Amino acid sequence: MKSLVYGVVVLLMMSVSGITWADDKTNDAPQRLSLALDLDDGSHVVGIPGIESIPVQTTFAKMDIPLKQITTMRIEEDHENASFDLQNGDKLKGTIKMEPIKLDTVFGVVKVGVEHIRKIDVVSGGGHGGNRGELKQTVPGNSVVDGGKVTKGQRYWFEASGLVGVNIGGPNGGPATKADPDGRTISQTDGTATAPNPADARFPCPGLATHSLVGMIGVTPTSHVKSGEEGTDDRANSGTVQLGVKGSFVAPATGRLTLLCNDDITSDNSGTWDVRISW
Ligand SMILES: [Ca+2]
Repeated sequence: MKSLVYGVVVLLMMSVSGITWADDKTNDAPQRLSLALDLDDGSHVVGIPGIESIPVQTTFAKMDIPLKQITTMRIEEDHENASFDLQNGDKLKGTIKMEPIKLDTVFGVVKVGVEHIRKIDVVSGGGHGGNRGELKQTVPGNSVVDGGKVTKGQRYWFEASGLVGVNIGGPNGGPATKADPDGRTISQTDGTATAPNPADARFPCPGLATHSLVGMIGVTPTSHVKSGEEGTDDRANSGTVQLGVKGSFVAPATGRLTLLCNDDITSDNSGTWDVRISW
């Protein structure tokens, strides 16, 4: 399988490197379909398909079955006939005439010929961070902003920059200390940098880095909700994630992601971080 994959990847780099996917700039990560392929040699490959339907000739009709209507497709040993389990419980058998399936996987774009496939499962979600979509947000040190909807189990990548003032009393009436998105604080008097500590219970996200960029799913901390605004409180679908300068996280819950500075007192904060989240 490896040699197949590598060969295909090299070929594809030459031939289809210009392929672009519809960029999704909405705040909500859409429900994407992934295909999980079981191959004859025992390999299991998951990726986002370049097709939307599968052409099938049954005894009674010729049709294109949309992937979103398929649960599982089993390919027989002749690699021409297949049986389909559909989302609505229907079952179909037919002859398939398919080009190799293009899949965008974690190790690149591959094409897999039907002759190698034993079974295909259609699964919803499953973006792998190949930049299907992104969200850019400016996060103020003294408030919260919406970071879009996240889906439990899906991985998201983040990058953030800038410095947020986390107190007052510094030179020229400015902050005494500024923090980067990792929570590393820099003295505005002598430039000394100090690593963050795990936050205690007074902070919005106990256990995560003090003064760092964090995400809260399902709940907006009341200390960060300005008067006249409404926070969210869905503790059944909640969780917290450590964000920072660069990295990734797997969403522990499905819901709105609220971005904020993990500070116990935010009324004396100033400045913003620039944040980019992609999936
Ligand atoms: Ca503060």
